[in-house]
Amino acid sequence: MSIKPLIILPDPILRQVSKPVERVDAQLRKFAGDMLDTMYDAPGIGLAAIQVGEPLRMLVIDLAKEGEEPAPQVFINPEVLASSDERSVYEEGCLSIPDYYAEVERPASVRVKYLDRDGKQQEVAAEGLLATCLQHEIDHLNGVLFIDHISKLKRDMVMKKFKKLAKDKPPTRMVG
Ligand code: GNR
Ligand code: NI
Repeated sequence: MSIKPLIILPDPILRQVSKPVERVDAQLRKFAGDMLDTMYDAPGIGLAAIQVGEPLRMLVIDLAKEGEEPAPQVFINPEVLASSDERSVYEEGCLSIPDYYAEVERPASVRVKYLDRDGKQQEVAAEGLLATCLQHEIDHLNGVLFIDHISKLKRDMVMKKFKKLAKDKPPTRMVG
């Protein structure tokens, strides 16, 4: 069990395009466990590997509500096969953009192909919060953030705020 520090806006690491996972082995499963620990600690309902600084195409999600049994899910090398024309709007947040929330419109349902934690090919037809969360996380694998889907005026406001915060309080991984 290990909780990893989160990468926060405006760190350019968040804009990296992540690379496919080549091998689903014990080491990768351990990393997936660390991602889940980090997500539960935050707490959040999803986490992409790049948010802990690993440019790998994998993400974890747990949509279980408080008091329910945990339902951790690991998606490796996910690909959106199809998106609905129907859209839905959710208020989104991001662990890499703390305390900022905005409504985002996305396809209401998506079909996603991925490898599970055993390296087995899977497909899921997702709707509702799972569809939104999968799209939010898959965006991260491509260096895209939910603020890229809101108005430029709002995005510029958020960027300005987080640039100022970073200047006042540099990230701990900076030395000196
Ligand atoms: O914890 C999270 N909540 C959330 C709410 C609505 C839409 C997407 C999300 S994902 C977010 C965690 C996160 O930043 N994942 O990348
Ligand atoms: Ni996010």
